[in-house]
Amino acid sequence: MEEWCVSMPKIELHAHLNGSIRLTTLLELAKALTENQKGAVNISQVEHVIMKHDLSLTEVFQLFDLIHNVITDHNTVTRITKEVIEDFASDNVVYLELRTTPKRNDSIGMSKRSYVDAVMEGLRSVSSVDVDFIPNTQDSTSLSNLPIITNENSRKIIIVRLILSIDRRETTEAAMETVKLALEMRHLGVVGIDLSGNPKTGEWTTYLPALKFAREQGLSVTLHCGEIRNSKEIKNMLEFHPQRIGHACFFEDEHWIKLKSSKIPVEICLTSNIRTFSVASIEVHHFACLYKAKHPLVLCTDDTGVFSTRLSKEYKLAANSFGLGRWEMLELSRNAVEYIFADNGVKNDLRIFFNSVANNMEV
Ligand code: 6MZ
Repeated sequence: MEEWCVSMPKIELHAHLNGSIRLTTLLELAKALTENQKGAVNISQVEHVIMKHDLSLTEVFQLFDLIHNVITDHNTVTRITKEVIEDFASDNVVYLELRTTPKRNDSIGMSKRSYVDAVMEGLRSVSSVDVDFIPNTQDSTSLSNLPIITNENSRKIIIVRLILSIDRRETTEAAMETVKLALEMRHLGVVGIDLSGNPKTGEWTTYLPALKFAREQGLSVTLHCGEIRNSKEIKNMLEFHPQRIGHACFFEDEHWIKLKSSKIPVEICLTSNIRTFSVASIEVHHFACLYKAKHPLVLCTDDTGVFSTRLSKEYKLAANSFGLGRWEMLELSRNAVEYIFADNGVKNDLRIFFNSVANNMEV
């Protein structure tokens, strides 16, 4: 089962770039900080937090602040992006929507644009696998070059698209800047906008003008929804009808009814939800109920570094906890093709690709 979870092709739609940092890289970067830079970071604290198994949601956001203090320049952003892509590809993720919050840091001459350029540079610098990240005018991806299915000897291909995140600490203007940047960078593979950040911070309505503008301009929108108990926000978010939502942990009956009738796909992050105590245990996770109801779902990692997970581990956890077999897992992965934000050319190539994998499996 474990082998199948790794080898089957997978789709990842909810992965935060900096939360997916390799822990070895994080420690290395923290240790390499100059005395000046160290002011903001206490190394022993870094080690302690990284090694801690269960982190409350509050501690997780403290860890993000720490990670952001360590990632101080464009080169580091590029390096982390490269490593994250390599890690997803080695786990046989064939399509990845990577999300990140564009950051401005005047002291080092970093603008939101130059931050995303550094991410792009990371995509370009991967050499161990083929990375397809620029939308193709011919409506096809490098996947269409694959004869049938990948085998151990064929070179790996990963399609990557970017989602730009708005952090709940930002202002309306800063959010609008991110949306404009996403529009400017569409031809470079930016496909959507995400609202994330500490759910205990800010009001999501602050970002409504930017989110509505994104939608009007044809960008897809995904919202972190129901990571904490906030009935009114959940209701209003569902009424906004984003293309997808993430988490959906603290839903009440009226929210489930609304969600199910809306058919909004849910990005499910099992390990993240359990480790942050957003869901009491895997046995009571809402995955089971949504899966049974055939609601659109996709298994995701959230933050592979912070939660020490991989997408194959999430599939294995789902398989062990909810009794899914190899075929059900492949179907789960294949269904996710329908919820991606990339264009129809990519969707078609992925459909063909997954069909060939499924046909091969039946033989
Ligand atoms: C909400 C999260 C998150 O954008 O710097 N982020 N927001 N809930 C979560 N669940 C635990 N996990 C990550 O990646 C890190 C940022 O992603 C968001 C937070 O804003 C975090 O600072 P980037 O690449």
